[in-house]
Amino acid sequence: MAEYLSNKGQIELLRRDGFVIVPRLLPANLCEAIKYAARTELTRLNGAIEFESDLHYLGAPKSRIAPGGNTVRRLLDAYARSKIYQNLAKSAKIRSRIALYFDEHIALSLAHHNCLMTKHPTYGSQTSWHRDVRYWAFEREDLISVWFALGTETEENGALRFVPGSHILDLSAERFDESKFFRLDTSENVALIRTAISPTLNLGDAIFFHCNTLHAAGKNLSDDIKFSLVFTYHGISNLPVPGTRSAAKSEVLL
Ligand SMILES: O=C(O)CCC(=O)C(=O)O
Repeated sequence: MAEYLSNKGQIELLRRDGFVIVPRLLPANLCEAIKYAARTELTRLNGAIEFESDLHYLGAPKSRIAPGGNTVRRLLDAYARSKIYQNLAKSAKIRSRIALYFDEHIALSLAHHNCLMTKHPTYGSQTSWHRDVRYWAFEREDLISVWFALGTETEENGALRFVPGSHILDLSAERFDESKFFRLDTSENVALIRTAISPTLNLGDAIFFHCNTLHAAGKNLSDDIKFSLVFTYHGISNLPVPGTRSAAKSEVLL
C-alpha cells in the first residue's frame, strides 16, 4: 500500500503503473470546507462552469433546456475561485511529490483540469476510456494530474477506473475514435480494458496519474453528489505549444 511508502516509493509506483493512490493526503475538515463552498457555488452558479449538457457524453442531458440541463460537471478555474484551492495546489505535500517525479522545477497548468469536478446522481454522465493528453498540447506528453477525493469514491458513485501500465504503451491513433476516446469495438482494445482496476478512494485520498494513463468513470448511481478537485502539473522544461489551448492561460511556477 502506498500509505506505507516514502514519497520516493510512491513516485516509483506512479512511474510503474501510471497512477498511485496516496491515502489521507487531505484532512477531513479541509475536504468538508471545500465541499461546503462548492455546494454554495453550485446553487449560485458562480464563475466559469461546464455543464453536463456541454459535453454530450453518455447519459448527459441533451441540452441546457432538457430535463437536468443545468447539471454542473465542473466548477472551472478553481485556482481563481479561492485561496483554499491555491494553497492546496501549491502545498508542500503536492509540490514535494510532483518535483520528485519531474526532477526539475515544476509548474501548475491553469489551462487544464484546474477544477472542482462534480458527478451528480441521475444526470451526471459517464466518461469513456481516454488519455487526458487528448485535451492538451505540450512539447512532451508528460504531465501529472492530482485528483483529490473529497468523499468516498466507488464504482457505485462513478469513481475513476485505470488500466495499470497503459501510460507507457504505444497505442496507435487508430485505436482511438475521432474524439480520441479508446475504441471498444476491437478485441485488442477490449482485452486491454479488461485489465483495468477500480480503486476505492476515501475522503482525503489523492490519486496521482500520468496524462497517458487510460482511464474512465461510470455514472453516479448513489443519491449524493460526488466532489473531486483536480490539478495538473508539468516540468518547466516541457512547454505548452504556442497558439493552443494549453498555452492560453498563464502557469503558476512552483
Ligand atoms: O469523473 C469522470 O467522469 C472522469 C473525469 C475524467 O476522466 C476527466 O475529466 O478526464
